[in-house]
Amino acid sequence: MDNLKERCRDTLRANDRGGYTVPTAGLYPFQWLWDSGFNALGWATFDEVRAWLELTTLLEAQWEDGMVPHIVFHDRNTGYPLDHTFWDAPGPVPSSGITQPPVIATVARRMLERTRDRKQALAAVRTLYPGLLAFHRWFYRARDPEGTGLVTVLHPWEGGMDNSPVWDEALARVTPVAMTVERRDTHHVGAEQRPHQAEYQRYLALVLAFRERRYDPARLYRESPFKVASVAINAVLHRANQDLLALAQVLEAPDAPEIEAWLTRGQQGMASLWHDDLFYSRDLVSGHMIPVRTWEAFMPLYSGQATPEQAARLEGTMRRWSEAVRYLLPSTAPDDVCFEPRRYWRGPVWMPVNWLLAQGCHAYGFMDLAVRLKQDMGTLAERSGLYEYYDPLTGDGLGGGTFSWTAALLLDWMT
Ligand code: 9WN
Repeated sequence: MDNLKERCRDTLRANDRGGYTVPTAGLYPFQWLWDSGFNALGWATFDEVRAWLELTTLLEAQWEDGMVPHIVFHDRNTGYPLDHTFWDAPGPVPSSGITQPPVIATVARRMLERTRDRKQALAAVRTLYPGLLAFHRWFYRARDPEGTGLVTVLHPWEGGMDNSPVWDEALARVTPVAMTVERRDTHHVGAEQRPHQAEYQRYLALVLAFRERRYDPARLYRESPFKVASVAINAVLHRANQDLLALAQVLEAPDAPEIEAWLTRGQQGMASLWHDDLFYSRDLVSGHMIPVRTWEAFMPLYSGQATPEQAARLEGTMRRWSEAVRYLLPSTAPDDVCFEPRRYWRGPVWMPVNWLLAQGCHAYGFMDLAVRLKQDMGTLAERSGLYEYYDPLTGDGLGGGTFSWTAALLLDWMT
């Protein structure tokens, strides 16, 4: 255990670029939004000053309208093909032009509650709070302008689960760019563990469409051919709203009624995504439910949005999945036609997923599942190393090695 802790700390130190942590050297040489949130939790277990710095550095890249970009290009000379010149986005620090799951208010609250230096932590929270509030306000203004209670992702990268089968149908509607996309990712990781070229051509087509519209949120929302109300991002935001509300109360900020209204709307919105026995994302272009069973179906356990009856159904489903694989939790249902145990978000086990869902299972009293989600991840890390993701059948480590969020969230659990 101590040995694993030390390896986790070493991983964060090795990926530290001074003020921000790269997910892994080579493959991802910049600061990513939700990675940074998770990485801050890891730093917080042994260096709180560094942990708060991770978040303040991230928020330095926040756009004037409140959006926090999903990649911040602090280093402009990495030879990464999709760098800041490709995005050509208007933020104060070179960045991408889309966002990612908003975990940072949750992270800030967790760090405040676990701090060994409350005075310092409160000062940090006071500094961060306006940016966190502006980020959540941006989500509602830019991504739910109709006030449905569900925010929308306009790019698979925004959902954080790039090639999840949840996106397949919506992405197929995007006309791919004609050029062959230069892929650096496949220099670092076997192509069979990464998205296909055809998906990349569509990822890029969306970025080009957004760039052409100068990232104007109103136009993007109206005109994007890819528009999905994702269960996962809505659950992450809902939980982050609960945490932001707690921070507002600690700081005696006057924003509680506004945040409470988001929570009420979010609860109604999520209820509309329940179908038969799971939660499913909705394609807002076709208006259809996306009937693909992935990890995100369980996320309302994490956000507390599942009713007890729904939770019991989710529990049953998770138990069935657990009988079909050696390690929890496969990112796609193991009996789904889309299940590919080694390809990125189409089957592998991911540390953040286990971390989020272990909390959900714990909150609803499914203790053995919570324990299994933790234990399996610990076994995978001990057995295969600190990888980006893992094969749920064999336990092989896949994707990037010496991976920050795997190390960081293990530290969070072990401390
Ligand atoms: C694109 C950094 C990021 C994670 C995402 C994961 C992957 C990037 C990529 O890596 O996405 O944003 O190039 O594949 O899907 O969740 O934040 O670790």
